[in-house]
Amino acid sequence: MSSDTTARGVRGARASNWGRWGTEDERGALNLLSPERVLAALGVCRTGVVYPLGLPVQARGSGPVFDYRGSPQRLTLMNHGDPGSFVDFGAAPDVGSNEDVLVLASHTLTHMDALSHVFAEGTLYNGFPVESARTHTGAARCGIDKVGGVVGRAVHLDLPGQRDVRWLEPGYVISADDLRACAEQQGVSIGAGDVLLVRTGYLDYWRSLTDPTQAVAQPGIGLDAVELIAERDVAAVGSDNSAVEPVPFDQNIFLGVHMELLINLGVPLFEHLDLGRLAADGVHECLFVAAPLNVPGASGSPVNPLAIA
Ligand code: UVW
Repeated sequence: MSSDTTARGVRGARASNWGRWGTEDERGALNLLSPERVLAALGVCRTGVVYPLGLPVQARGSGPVFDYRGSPQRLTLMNHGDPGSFVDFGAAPDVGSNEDVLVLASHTLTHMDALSHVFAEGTLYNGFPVESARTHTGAARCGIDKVGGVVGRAVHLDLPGQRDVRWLEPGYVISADDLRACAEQQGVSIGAGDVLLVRTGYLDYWRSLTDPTQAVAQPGIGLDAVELIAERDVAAVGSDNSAVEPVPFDQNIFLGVHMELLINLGVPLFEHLDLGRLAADGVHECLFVAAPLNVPGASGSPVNPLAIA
């Protein structure tokens, strides 16, 4: 961590990376993913099995969607119902194409939160003013376009697997000790520059309900887990729940873990990761590869990360 770990940040930051990679830095803890670390991460692959972690992008049935974001839509733009669409381009009338329009909120289903996603006390990560994000142009600072790619060693902590339950109780606050105990039992250690994947089982719980709109409370990592994440110098955090953190929020601080990770530490988040297959196969260490859409100024992006065991 930075030697100056507490002086800057919002809400009395538990730890801070402001200034650590320079006053103009917009990538935060992703700076930890150096070429050397990426090469080292390639070495953790053992089986070559590829696990896509993204949920299906569809209107219903994939995972929880907040009302204000609306359901994602795949709308047909062109198909065989438009014969001869390309005759002006010299195509035979029986040759055409199937094409779609995708309509979805940037923070729906499986997605990545950019460091510009959450603000408090008038600032984003590294002290960039909240006014740097405008309605029309988006985030001039810390947008998802600043991410590039995320490639690193992932540590996957399967908490329900460790406890031999299908999911953690809705609302359960995962502590640093919980993470340590799970890592020990699953034979992995969380190291500098790792992508930390925390499985809570929430998606399985959501799928088990006849009325998933009732699945409001969610398990997730609490504020003291943030201290472990800072201490171990984690590059990014992902989980299978909606917000990485629990709902209701730990200590009733609205988006408290978001504020600590995104604003103070510059650690980006991956949400609604489908970690079930990794858990079923007992994969606790793997290569993690993700790239958000390169949308200048966006606060987040749908992703379909890959875990390679
Ligand atoms: C909020 O929690 C507001 O957004 P996200 O789920 O994208 O982190």
